[in-house]
This record gives sequence, structure tokens and C-alpha cells, in this order.
Amino acid sequence: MPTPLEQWVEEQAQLCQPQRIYWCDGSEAEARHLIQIGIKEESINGTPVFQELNQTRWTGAYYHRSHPTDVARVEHLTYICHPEKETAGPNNHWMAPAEAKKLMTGLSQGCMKGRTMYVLPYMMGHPDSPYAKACVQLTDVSYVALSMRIMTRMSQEVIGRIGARQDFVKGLHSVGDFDPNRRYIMHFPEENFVWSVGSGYGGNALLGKKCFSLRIASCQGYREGWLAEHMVIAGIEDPSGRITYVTVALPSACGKTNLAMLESALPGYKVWTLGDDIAWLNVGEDGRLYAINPETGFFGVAPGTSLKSNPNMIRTLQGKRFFPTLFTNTALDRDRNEPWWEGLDGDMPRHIVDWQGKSWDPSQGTKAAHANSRFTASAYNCPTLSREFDNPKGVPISAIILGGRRTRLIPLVTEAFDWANGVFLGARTGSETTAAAAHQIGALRRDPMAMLPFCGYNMGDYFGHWLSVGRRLKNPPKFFSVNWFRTDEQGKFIWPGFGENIRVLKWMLDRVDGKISARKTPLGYVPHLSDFDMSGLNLSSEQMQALFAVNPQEWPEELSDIEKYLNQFGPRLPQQIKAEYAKLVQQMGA
Ligand code: SAT
Ligand code: MN
Repeated sequence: MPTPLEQWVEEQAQLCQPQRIYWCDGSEAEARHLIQIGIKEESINGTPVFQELNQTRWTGAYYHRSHPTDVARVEHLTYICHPEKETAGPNNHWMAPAEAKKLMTGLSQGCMKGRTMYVLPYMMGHPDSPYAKACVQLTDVSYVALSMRIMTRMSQEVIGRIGARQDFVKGLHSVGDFDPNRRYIMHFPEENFVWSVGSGYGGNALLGKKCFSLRIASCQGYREGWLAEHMVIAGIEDPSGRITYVTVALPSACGKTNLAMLESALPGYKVWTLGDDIAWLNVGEDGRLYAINPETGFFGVAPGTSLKSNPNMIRTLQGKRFFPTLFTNTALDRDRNEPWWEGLDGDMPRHIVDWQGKSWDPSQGTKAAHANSRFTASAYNCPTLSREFDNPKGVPISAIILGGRRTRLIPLVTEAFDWANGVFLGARTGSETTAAAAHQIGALRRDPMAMLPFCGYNMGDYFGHWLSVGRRLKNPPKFFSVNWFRTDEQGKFIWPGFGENIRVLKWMLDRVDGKISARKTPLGYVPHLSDFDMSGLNLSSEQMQALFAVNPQEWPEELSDIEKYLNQFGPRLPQQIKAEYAKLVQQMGA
């Protein structure tokens, strides 16, 4: 008798008709073998799936060039298929499950002909964690199989763990023919199933990542009483050696990875990395909020990553412990056979090949690396990895930090008045858009808790769920908002960011510990300038004031935009959030 898993794999194989089926065991030997297959046997758009890079400076590094139309998440082709449209909410594209299955069945008929179907058994979360989930993804490209080995805990033991169960998390992925018109990412939360065709890009193809660990898992969390969030998890060690754990939500490409492995500009402080993208939050037995990172790797933006912006990431990328490290759509230094991107340290190489494989020179006015070019690297190569990384229980969280990219209005840091005010702060957060998804860059969009593209159900209910988790906590974390991106009259960023962000974290720790008071504004508490550690940093007091300014006369437009945004959730918007909005309006004197 085949197990439910074997039977499911067989059914998908009948639909997709691969030439062969390959069950992965997640071992390093297998990874080395798959690299060779990607170099010698598989290609995309006529280019081999992998190219070996200079192994002296970049141990275990391989280069991948995507199909030119396949460089980012496609939110307009991403659907959440609940039986009822209302459950998906105005924040999601919706399709009825039966219709979506019919469409996807048509697109998947024979889509793996002549190719290998890789079966990837993996855990999201440490296998010993009560919060972990057993999953299986099918894919038809070695790049995805290897990326999943880096990003998840892939092993054959998962198969035994699934055993006779039917309810394991399922993902079916094929790159299809890369036709953008035949590209869809479909989610079936009621069946723990993701079905993705037509793209090999991270967020569309590594189905354990945004698709499962955020969109589907957020629905599981809603049913089961926990939260799946788009958040960094980090430990901040103070000079006494005590470590305080925080989570941080920022939209894609706003510096989450840099923050997760920040190298402190303040002596005595140190940041320990637990995750750069996803946090699962559970109420622990002691009534505190605990976070685990379901992933084991970083899928980060390459351009701008340097020894200055993120030295620990550069060290991670050159790490030797875990094989392999992948670079996707960066440029190449042709002479040294090394990855290169705008913002990397050192002199510009003499001969650069751009992300599309063409010879490049700076006078062209184009970028050599794609703006959303990425690296995929194991957390086990990270020199600042927290010793709690594999703790099945996770770490207790003292602060939840929310932010976006705002050139105006929003102070460098504020502290919410209480939990409900913090959830409202999350609900009203907006951000100027970046290159991580295929849309206009620089426009303002509301992105509550940085979850807009990732919340798998109605966001009105999501705000209510956050409020209800808060009611179960005995010792709730404080909420903070951050904005590294405020500009001056000349349009220049006021705050230096990067390693200096530790100053903001330090202020938060002092607030969490009840060591200092703060100044009340309509948006929450902001620092007294005298409490904010500016030692060794050259910012004038006018600049500091500009960073923390809250000017009610600038707010009417923002307030009405927030109201318009929240109103789309109609009766699903919790009363408490409406009350928080009313309070803000009143305090702004609008
Ligand atoms: O969605 S991805 O995981 O590909 C990257 C991102 O947008 O954060
Ligand atoms: Mn992300």
C-alpha cells in the first residue's frame, strides 16, 4: 500500500509527466551532485542553471541567471483560494478553489516532460519544536531544490514523520515555460497546499518561504491561536552580557537583513541573528510571546550589501560550513569569476558581465546587477548566529518593532502607548515601494505589519487576531515604530542607518527596562534627546529634532489615507482599531 505521500507524488507525476522522479535526502553529497546536474544537464533560456564561481574567495558559491522576465514576486498573479471571497479579504486576489484548480491543471498538463521531478521533504522549524511543520515540495529545477536545502531543514526523516498522515503541507512547483501570461501562484489554505507555475524566482518558487510560512501559515495561526509574521528575530546583547530578544517587521528590501546581523556602532552592544525574514510567534506556557524562525537561510538582496552596510552578511556569503551559496542575477567580474553588484566594496572590476550575460560598462547608464538580484546563504554560515537558533521553544520577545520606508512624517522611533495602540500602529504603517515585487517603485502603499502581500486571510480579521493574542499574554512585548528613511529639505537621508541603528535599539532596551522616561506625542512616545545615545556621531540638534518631529499640520492627508485604507475592511475592522484611529485624529487636532 502506498503512503498518502507516495500516492500524492504519484498523482502529481501523472499530471506533470516528468521523465524521472528524484527523492531528495537533503545531504551535502546530494547537493554537490545537484550542482553538477545544474551545470551540465539543466538549462534556462539556453543558459546552464548553474555556473561555478571562484572557489578560493567564495567557497561553495554558484551563479544562477534567471529567465529575464522572472526577477521578482508577482503579486498580481498570486491568489488565495478560500471557499469564500470575504475570507481572503480586500488585501488578496481571490479565486474559487475549483476554478483555480481547473486553471492550474490545464497549465500543468505535461509541464515536466523531459525534466526531473524533485521531491523535497523538509521541516519548517526545528524538528523538535512543537511549532514545526512537516512539508513536501515538488519542483522541476535543481536551482529550487538546492535553494530549499539552504532555506529549510530538508531530510529524509521528514518522510517518516509524515508517515500515514494526509495533512502534511504540500507544494507543487514547475517553472513551466516561463511565460508571464501563464504564471500563477495559487494558495489553498484549507488544504495546506500551494501550487505555483511559470516562475523560478525565490518568493514564487521556494514554496516553504512566503507561500507556506506566511500566507498558509498565517491562516493556520489564525485557526490555532498563533501568528506567522514577516519579521526579523534578533537578540541584542548589552554591555552587561544580558540579551533581549526583539522582532522587526519591515517590507521587502527595506534593510531587514542588514538589521538582523547589524554590527553595532556602540561599544559593548552586539546583535545576535535568529532570522531575517519570517517569525512564528506563539504564546508560551509562561504567558510570554516566543518566536521561532521556521527557515535556516537568508534570501537577501545583493545590491548595496558590503562590508560597510552588512559585514556579517559578506562573511556569511564567504562562509565554508554549509554548502552551497547561490547568487542569482548579480553581475559577474569576468576576470576573477566572482559575483559583483553595485555597492560591493573594492574597486570596480575591469570586465563586468551584467545580469543578462552581456558585457557591461558603467557609461551605459544601466545597472550591472539586477536591482532585485539575490543571494541564498545558510544561517549556519553566519558568524553572528545566535546560540538559541536551534532552540525548539524559540526565544521570548520583549519588543515588536514595525517600520516602513517613509521620507516624511514618521519619526526615527516611537513607542506605542499599549498593545492595541501597537496593533493600530502596525495597521496604519505605510511604505514607499521597492524592487522586490513587480510594481511601480517609490509609490506609497499601506503595508500593515509588512504583511500586505503575505497575509493569507482578511486583514480586518488579522488585526482582530493580533488583539486577541495580546489578551492572552501576561507580560506583553512593547511595540515600537522605526523609520530609517526620513529625508531633509534637500532630499538627503538624515539618519546614517546601518550600524548606527543600534542607538535606536538601545533606546528601546532602556524603555523596556523602565530606565528612562520619554516625550509623549500623538503618535506615541519619542526619546528625550538627552536619553538618546549620540556619542561619537555627528548630527546637529536641528537634525535630531527633525528626526523626531511630529507636525500635526502635515498630517491631514495621511490621516484620511489611513482612514480610507482601514475602511475597506468594513465590519471586519475591530472596534478597538477604529477607536485608536479616532484617538489619533483627536490628538492631531484634525
Ligand atoms: O519574496 S521573496 O522571498 O522572494 C523576497 C522578498 O520579497 O522579501
Ligand atoms: Mn521578506
